[in-house]
Amino acid sequence: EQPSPSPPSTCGSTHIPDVTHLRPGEDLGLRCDYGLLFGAAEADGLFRQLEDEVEYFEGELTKLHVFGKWHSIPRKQVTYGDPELTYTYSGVTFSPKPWIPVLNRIRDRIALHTGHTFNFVLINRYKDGCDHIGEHRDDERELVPRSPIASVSFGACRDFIFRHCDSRGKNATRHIKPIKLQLAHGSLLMMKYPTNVYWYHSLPTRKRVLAPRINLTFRKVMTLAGK
Ligand SMILES: O=C(O)CCC(=O)C(=O)O
Repeated sequence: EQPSPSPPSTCGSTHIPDVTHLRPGEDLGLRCDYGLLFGAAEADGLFRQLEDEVEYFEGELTKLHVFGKWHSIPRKQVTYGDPELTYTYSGVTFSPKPWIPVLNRIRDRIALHTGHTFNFVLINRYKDGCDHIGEHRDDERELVPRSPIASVSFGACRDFIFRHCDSRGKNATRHIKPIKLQLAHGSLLMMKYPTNVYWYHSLPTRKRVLAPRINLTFRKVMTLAGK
């Protein structure tokens, strides 16, 4: 069977190539690699372990600040990482919980596979297709300049959409087609510089998805010394 030449777009496909380099024809600053990091059996085990061992934020940390109002986030969230680091997202500053073995195992596998090390992870849990994340870019000020973000997914396959900053909403200045991926169980999406400068990303609602999904974005956050 020949590897698919186009970006992987079906979780149901029998063949997902090891790595797909996502590069639209014109250079629009999208630099991403996508592929499976874990086989199905290992991914199943990791998913179960994450379900048992990850403790999500509660209370105030489950709200976010958008256009002057506080809203409950439409998913569960938590951060783990090296002590002393903080990360601000939509008006909320998160302090990470200390690393646990299952997260270190995933982090080590990414390092082995990509050569990149990470000191922080943001975990999002979507209980079903009603849970989602709106269009955003990841806050560059807190990330080590030009560092990549490694996004690992487990559980239900979900659509993930990149939209170029010049083609958003009523004030769009260009017509650039959004790029839609389906992030499969056990997959890794490496988002490399300058993707996060030019492209917003989102995980829209998908009412027909009934199963949960866990996404982990491993990041290199600046230490106090670097800020
Ligand atoms: O769940 C996902 O795939 C996206 C998560 C995300 O957008 C983020 O962590 O910034």
